Amino acid sequence: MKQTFNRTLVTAALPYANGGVHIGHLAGVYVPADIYVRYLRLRGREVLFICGSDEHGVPVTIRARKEGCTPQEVVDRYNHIIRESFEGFGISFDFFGRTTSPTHRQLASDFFRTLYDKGEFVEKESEQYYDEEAKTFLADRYITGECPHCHAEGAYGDQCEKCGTALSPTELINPRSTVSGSTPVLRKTRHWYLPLDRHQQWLEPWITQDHKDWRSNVMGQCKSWFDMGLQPRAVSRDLDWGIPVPVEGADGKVLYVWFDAPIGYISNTKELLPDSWEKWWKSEDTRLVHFIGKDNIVFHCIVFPAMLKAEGSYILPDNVPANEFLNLEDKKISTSRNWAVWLDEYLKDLPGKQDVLRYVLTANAPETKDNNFTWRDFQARNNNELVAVYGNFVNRALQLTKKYYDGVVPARGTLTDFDREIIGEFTDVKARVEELLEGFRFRDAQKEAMNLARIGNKYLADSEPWKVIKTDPERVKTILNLSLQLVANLAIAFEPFLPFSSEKLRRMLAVGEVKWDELGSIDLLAEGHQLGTPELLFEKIEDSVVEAQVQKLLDMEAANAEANYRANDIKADIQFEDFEKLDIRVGTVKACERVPKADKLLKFTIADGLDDRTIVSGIAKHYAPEDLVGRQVCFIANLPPRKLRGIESQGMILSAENFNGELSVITVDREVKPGSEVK
Ligand code: B3M
Ligand code: ZN
Repeated sequence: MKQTFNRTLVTAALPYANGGVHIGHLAGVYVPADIYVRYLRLRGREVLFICGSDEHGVPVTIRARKEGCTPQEVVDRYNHIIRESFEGFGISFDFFGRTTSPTHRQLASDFFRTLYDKGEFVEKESEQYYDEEAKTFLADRYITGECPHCHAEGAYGDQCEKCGTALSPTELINPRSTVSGSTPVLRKTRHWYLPLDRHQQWLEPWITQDHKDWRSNVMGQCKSWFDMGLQPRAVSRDLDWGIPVPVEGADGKVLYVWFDAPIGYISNTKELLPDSWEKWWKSEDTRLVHFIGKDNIVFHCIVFPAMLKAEGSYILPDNVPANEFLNLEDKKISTSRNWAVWLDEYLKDLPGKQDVLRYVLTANAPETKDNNFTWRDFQARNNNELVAVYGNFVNRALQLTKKYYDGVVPARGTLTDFDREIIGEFTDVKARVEELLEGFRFRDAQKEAMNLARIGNKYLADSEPWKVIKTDPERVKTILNLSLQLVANLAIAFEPFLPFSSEKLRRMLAVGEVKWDELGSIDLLAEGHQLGTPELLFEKIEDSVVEAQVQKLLDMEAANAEANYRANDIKADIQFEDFEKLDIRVGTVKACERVPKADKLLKFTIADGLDDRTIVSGIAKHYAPEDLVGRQVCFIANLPPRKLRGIESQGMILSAENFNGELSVITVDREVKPGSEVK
């Protein structure tokens, strides 16, 4: 039986308050959620849009430690920045709260206690790393060491960023605590687990049979979790930042951030509507929809529903439209490398252009697969679509009306077959956009809206009012009346997508609020209605603007690499004897040439005091071979020989690596005899 819903509760993932928000967040979650909500409101549906910042968890404590301040100071600052960024882009939350609010702490704590009292948790003891110097258990992210797979230094307890392998802290070779620098020890600790294995029985059919309409990327992830078999998940942590576990004898333990964060959707609703929040969470006729990014799928489709079901009085999500990821200039967006377009910076650098970004992010929305944002594409979509199609049509219709009729909507005469054809085309658009929006296909929906503007341009181009005015002025009245009706339709169709431009357009048309149901009508503007002053709806973006943005990205990345060089990254201590094992010598370069078909490699012939030695080195991008001939370099003389591109390399030439990856060979200050030892 199909359920009937009377209201829709839309949530957007709660961003961590340990940093700002960037275009990846906007594209993945907030723009699509906002489009959906604006559309529902425009249709006059009862809807609530809830968000807030996620202020607990390890990421916040890491940021605090880095900045030398308290976690509370971190979340206060970022809650503010995030809120302003979203406001700047017109993300129309009904409420944007925080998970450090008293309402939230109470609700999350009670939620835990209810599950605890109902026997919905299992308690287990496990061994976890403990820092004896700092007297604290260590979250996975606080432990670094050598990756057991690629042997890179500095891998984290949960993941090696070099090779991407997911790790558990005990797999690290030579683990070290980043809190004190000491070697952590394993200690027993007790935690509460949500036994997801017990929930699989109902979760699996609930998703795979009752929610066949969920996006295939979402369904795919859920199925693979089911196939692996759900496992109990710990819902508490040994940490001093979070909501205390409300159970006797749980000192020093807090709720796991992923336990309290989704409850934030509920507590934020309660904060906004203290008296009527339950209607949104506990009545079967409320439709709950979670907008999230793909890395949050398991928590929203499996963990949170299991929590809600275990509690017993809440509704479950009806859909979880998760997006894939957005790349930036062909590279993964990365906060740690500072490879991102930050929303607060965009608002400062490109004021008044919020809708351009909204448009481009929706046009490239990573709905079914990862997608890419480039500044060139941003410019092209602005210039070729927003300016040349939408803006151009609006401008022509308004300017002609101003010129011929002083900006007064002219009367419509008899319609021609061509007029009727055009009207038919744009009335169809309404049904198509609706169907796409209801199905969370925002990218295609926006394309259909843009299609309305294309129809308008075609209508003007084919009916040529600027020529007809000389022969048949009456006919021009009809053409412009219809064109203006189309313009008014555009203001409605684009309202969910480009709210700033729709508002501007409504001002130029001198019309107030609009309704979605009026879309497709040719009687939106009455004959004799005085229009406002026409302005350009969009402006062309010059090359220099996007070039500056690309340069800014490169500069930020380089500056960040430099800042990240900290004493922290020095490798673990060694003994003097370890150093003595290295045989480093000085040699004179007798010959140097490129290695065919290997663009990074140079082949050296080096006088090492005894003989000639061949060494292959990966510095071809940084030196022309001829520049190195005659120079003295340092090399490790006692490494086992290695074959590179079929050439046996007998050692390793030392060079220094700059933050930006540039290599510079190590040479000697005064000429020495080849074979001299470096010590
Ligand atoms: N803060 C993770 C993230 O920002 C997390 C989402 C919580 S939603 C309840 O990706
Ligand atoms: Zn690795």
